[in-house]
Amino acid sequence: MILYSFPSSPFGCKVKAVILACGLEKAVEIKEFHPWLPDAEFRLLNPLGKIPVLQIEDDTIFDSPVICEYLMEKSGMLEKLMPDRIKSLKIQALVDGIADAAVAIRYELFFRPEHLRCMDWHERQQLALVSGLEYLDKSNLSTDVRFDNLCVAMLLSYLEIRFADAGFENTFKNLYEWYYGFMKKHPFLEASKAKDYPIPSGITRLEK
Ligand SMILES: N[C@@H](CCC(=O)N[C@@H](CS)C(=O)NCC(=O)O)C(=O)O
Repeated sequence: MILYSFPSSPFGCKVKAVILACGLEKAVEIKEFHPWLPDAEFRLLNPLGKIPVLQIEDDTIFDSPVICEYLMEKSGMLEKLMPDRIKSLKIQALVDGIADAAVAIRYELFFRPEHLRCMDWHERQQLALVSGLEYLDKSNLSTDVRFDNLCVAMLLSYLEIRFADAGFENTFKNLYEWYYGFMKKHPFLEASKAKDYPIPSGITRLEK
């Protein structure tokens, strides 16, 4: 199997954490690919042009929730990692929504020149991001290797690199205390954390 991802992608990190938790690291080759590079071939794998994508023998699988479920099922780890399926899926939905808002903010700031930015839109994304973190801060998360915990930990690893100045660790103290403890307890997950990686050249900015 081949996973197309990018080192800073929160969705890709979630899948990488699942690969590690399922012991599938030898079965999945990781190809780092930036989704904003013009590449018609990549759209054949995912018509949406988004990462992560998992290429299996006779098909491609997207998006990240479907890939995670496929990998957990394939490795026989689904029930162990999702002991309470609805709770896990709900936390994943929340985490993915926070990641969508965070990535939208990042794209707005990185890809668009200042005069084309929309502050109302930015504030709406910021509200989703902060409200989502507030919800997680009040959640009683366990420290077991479970799918919902992997989702939360990998989201926070993304925020650490892309929102380093936001001071979230001071605002959401319970959540970050949980995160540091969780990562300390399960150091094998360090490998799947988001990495600040140079954006390749050749990406078109949103200037029109
Ligand atoms: N719902 C998707 C979201 C994936 C996503 O938004 N990926 C971003 C990178 S972090 C991407 O590929 N963006 C390219 C684009 O928006 O065109 C998933 O869970 O896989």
